[in-house]
Amino acid sequence: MKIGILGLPSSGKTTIFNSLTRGKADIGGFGASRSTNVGVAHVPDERVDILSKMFKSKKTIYAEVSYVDLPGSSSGDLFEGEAMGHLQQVDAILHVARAFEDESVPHLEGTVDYKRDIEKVAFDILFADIALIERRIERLTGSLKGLKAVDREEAVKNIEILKRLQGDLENGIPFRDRDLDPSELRAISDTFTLSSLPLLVALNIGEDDISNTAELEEELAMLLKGKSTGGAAICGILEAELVGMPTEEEAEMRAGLDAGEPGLSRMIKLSYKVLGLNSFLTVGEDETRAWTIKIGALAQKAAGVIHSDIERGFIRAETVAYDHFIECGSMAEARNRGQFRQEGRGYVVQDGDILNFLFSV
Ligand SMILES: Nc1nc2c(ncn2[C@@H]2O[C@H](COP(=O)(O)OP(=O)(O)OP(=O)(O)O)[C@@H](O)[C@H]2O)c(=O)[nH]1
Ligand SMILES: [Mg+2]
Repeated sequence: MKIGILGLPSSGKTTIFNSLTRGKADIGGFGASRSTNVGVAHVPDERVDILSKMFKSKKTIYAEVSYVDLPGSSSGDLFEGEAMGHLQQVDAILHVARAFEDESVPHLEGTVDYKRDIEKVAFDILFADIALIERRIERLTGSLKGLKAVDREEAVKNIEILKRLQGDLENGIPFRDRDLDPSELRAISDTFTLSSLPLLVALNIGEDDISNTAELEEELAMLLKGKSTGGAAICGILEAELVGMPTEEEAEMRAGLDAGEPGLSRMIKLSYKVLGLNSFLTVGEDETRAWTIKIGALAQKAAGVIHSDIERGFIRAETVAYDHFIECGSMAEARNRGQFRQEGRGYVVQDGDILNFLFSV
């Protein structure tokens, strides 16, 4: 699962990418950077930390989300050239909107106004889809003459549906906000649409604004009302500095800041959520680990995330919900209280289930 990072030139995309992924990609250049940076962020999960301690695990492994920092665009056209090709590979978009004031960093529009920029990007996404659908309508219309009667009827119907979808986009409704019916889905099945991707916003705030994080995030939430959206305020420059430090120093600095959970962690968790992902957990002396599944995944499918053999030879799953396990304090007590259950292949795995699979191959 991959999230594409985009935004106006010098909004801090690469700085935020580096913070999220603990990376070291080059920053600066006002959209001149032509490289694409790819990295992985660990999804912070207190449950994993706690279980790892309880089981004295040698290894602690978190779930992951990948981020792709798209090359800058000095014109501010976010979907020009290669960008579209990259975006077709992602599962969600993260828009980095600049809220920091810094005269030494130029802004495409001359002034810093994140509300304007967020609306502009939301509009550009809709507009890109309107143009895509327009081209599809034109192509279909052009092909009508050469079609047999039955196929023509079908094509005419599709054109009508596409025009209706286009109308909704023009009224400001992105695809992510709509449930498409089967005929609509069919009509756009071979068209990649940007507005169907979940949209996250990272507000890149200056150091002076860290104390206003809660207020800024409230304002951000007002702008991001639709389905599959969300935002967090992050001070990119500070976060990038912190993740570049040795672990102990970083922890010390964070404790000194006393700013609660960093926007960075919240952003990664939010990314996981809008992608429709859940974690199940495995525990033991060797490792405690969070594994990623789609919400609604069945036990046998979940087993396949660990190894295809376990999926193939699946017998049953032993499971206890994380919260119940913590209440009980041990597996033995969870068994005593009937919280430790046996489940079959059709069990819908829940977020935070501690699982052990029995299998034979
Ligand atoms: N003052 C301040 N400067 C920042 C902050 N975040 C980024 N910058 C600066 O803004 C400039 C651009 O940062 P980048 O992370 O390269 O921005 P970008 O969006 O990746 O830029 P392009 O890829 O060139 O479009 C750099 O000089 C950063 O140091 C911030 O929170 N505060
Ligand atoms: Mg960059």
